[in-house]
Amino acid sequence: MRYELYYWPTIQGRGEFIRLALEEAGCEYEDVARRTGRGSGVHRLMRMLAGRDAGDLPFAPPILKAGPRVLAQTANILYFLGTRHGLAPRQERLRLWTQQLQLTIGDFVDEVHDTHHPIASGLYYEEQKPEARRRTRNFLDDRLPKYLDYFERVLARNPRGGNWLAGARMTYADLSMFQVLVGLGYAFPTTMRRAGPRYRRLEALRRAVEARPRIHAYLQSDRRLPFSEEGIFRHYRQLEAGR
Ligand SMILES: N[C@@H](CCC(=O)N[C@@H](CS)C(=O)NCC(=O)O)C(=O)O
Repeated sequence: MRYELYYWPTIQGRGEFIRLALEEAGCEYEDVARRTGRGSGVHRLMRMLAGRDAGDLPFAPPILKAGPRVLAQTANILYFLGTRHGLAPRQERLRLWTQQLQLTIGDFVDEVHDTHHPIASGLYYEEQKPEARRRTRNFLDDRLPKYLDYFERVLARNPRGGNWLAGARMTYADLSMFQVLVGLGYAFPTTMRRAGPRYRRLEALRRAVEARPRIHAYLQSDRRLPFSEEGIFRHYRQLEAGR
C-alpha cells in the first residue's frame, strides 16, 4: 500500500511523528503537500472530504490516506501504522499501554506548543510575548521536569528492560519520544543541557532511535525538514533567557 500523508509542507510539526513511523517501517508514502506546494495538498484534501458523505471527516492535519481510509489524530494514525507494520506490541495489554504513552506524549507536545502560543494558535507569537514568557517559565520549572521524570521512570520500570518504553521492542511511542527529546534540545538548549545527567535512560532511548538504520538515513535526507520558528519546537532566546 502506498500511503498519502497530508501535512503542512514546511514544518516538522505533528506530521513528523507520522513521518518517523512511516520511515522506520519502510513504508512507501507520498508527503503530498510537500510535492504540490505550500499547503495546497492539505486544503485540497479537506475540500474533497468536506464534500462527501462519509463519516470520517478529519478536523486537522496530520491526515493519513490509506487506500479508501482517511485517518486523523496523530496517536490514532500511529496506532494504525504501528499495528500494521510491527511498531506496536502484539499483546493487547502492551498495545494499549503503548497508546496510553503516546497520548501522554501528545499532551506533552501540546504544552510545548503553548509555551509560544499560550493565548491562541491563530495569533502570532509576537502578539502574545509576555504571556509566552510567563507560560515558558512555568513549563520549564514545573511541567517539563514532571513529564521527563515520568518517562524516565517508565523506562526504569519496564520489566523487559532495554531502551524502550513499552515491552521488549521499539514502538511508535519510542519514535515519538525521540522526536520530543530532539525538539526540546532545539527549543530549550540550556535547560536540556543542564537536565541531561538526570535523564540517562531517555538519552539512551534517543541515541538508540537515532542509530536505527532507516531513521539514521532519513535524518540525513532532505525529507527531514529542519526545526524552525514555525513549528512546534521553536527556539526563542528570550523565552529561555535568564536560566
Ligand atoms: N490532536 C491533534 C492536533 C492536530 C493539530 O493541532 N493540527 C495542527 C497542525 S500540527 C493544525 O493544523 N491545526 C489546525 C486547527 O487546529 O485549526 C493531533 O494530534 O493530530
